[in-house]
Amino acid sequence: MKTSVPNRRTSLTQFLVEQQRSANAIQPELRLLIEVVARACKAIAVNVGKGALAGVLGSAGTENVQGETQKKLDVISNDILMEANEWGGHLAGMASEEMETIHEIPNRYPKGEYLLLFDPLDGSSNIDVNVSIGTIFSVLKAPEAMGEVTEKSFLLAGTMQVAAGYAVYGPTTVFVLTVGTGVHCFTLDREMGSWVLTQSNMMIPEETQEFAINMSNMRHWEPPVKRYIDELLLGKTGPRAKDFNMRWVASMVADVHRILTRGGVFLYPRDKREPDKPGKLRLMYEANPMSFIVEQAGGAATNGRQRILDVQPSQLHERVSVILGSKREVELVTRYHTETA
Ligand code: P6P
Repeated sequence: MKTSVPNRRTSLTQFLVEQQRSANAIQPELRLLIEVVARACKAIAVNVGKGALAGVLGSAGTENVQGETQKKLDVISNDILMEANEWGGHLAGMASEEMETIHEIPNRYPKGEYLLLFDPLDGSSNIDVNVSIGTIFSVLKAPEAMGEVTEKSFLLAGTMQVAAGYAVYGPTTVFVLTVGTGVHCFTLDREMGSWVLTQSNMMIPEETQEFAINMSNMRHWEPPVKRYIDELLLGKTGPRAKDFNMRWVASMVADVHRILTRGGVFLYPRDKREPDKPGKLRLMYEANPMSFIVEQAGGAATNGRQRILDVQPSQLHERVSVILGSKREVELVTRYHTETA
């Protein structure tokens, strides 16, 4: 019998139950973890949405481990994710861009087998100017027979992720997720307060005419990046024989979501401003989750020289060069790097 519910919609909960039951893609505790993170993203969305009305804009007057000034919403978002996740019994530990050391689960709570890493509010420079920002998260399984959780427990390559996702707090609020069975997008029904599946198996076109990079850094780039961007700028008159368009939101979540939606290539390469740093973006809770998502959507992600997911981390907050998106473009930029090498 047909249900009377108009345009039957799939909730995040139903999707996850189906992933657990039919696809056998996830365990019950991972399902719980994802639901808790998704619920925390709803709470962050509410705080982001209040903005000046709740006095949550502007600086918190503190610095994070990266030496960056923390915004009030950075701290609020980090606290929301920490408080939501520490009591459920699904985690062995947490790590955040906003915290220098890992967060161990307090002894008063049971511990689980998963490690959660996150950038609680990515794109903070856009908070006060009302441009889309978001949350990025990555889930690893804690190493077997690990004993006490230490920073070393988290230093696993991106290929070891069991789930990754992000939320974008924009004109609509979306939650994009992969558990290794494709990439799926949920839109927040703000009246019901529920995540509704709005796109399954998102795929990134292999070809594109759109690139994303902060052009103001051009004089600092390495030759392969300069060569690649110069060719795009020549458009029809150059070796690419077609014109390209440029976008740069300065919120990775927004740029990556656009690429997932209509293709494109995103670059944040290492440059000469800080030659001792391999890039600006962080491997464990920005590049790895986004690379897992991009690859699951048929795209590619490298640091110019190797697949990002293969990078073996040596520090929790280490940085990495990021080139990700439409496969053909990522392959070309990477080839230019290997040719130069
Ligand atoms: P820039 C935001 O601070 C972020 O970490 C990413 O979300 C974004 O892609 C990048 O930095 C923007 O950096 O140097 O253009 O401000």
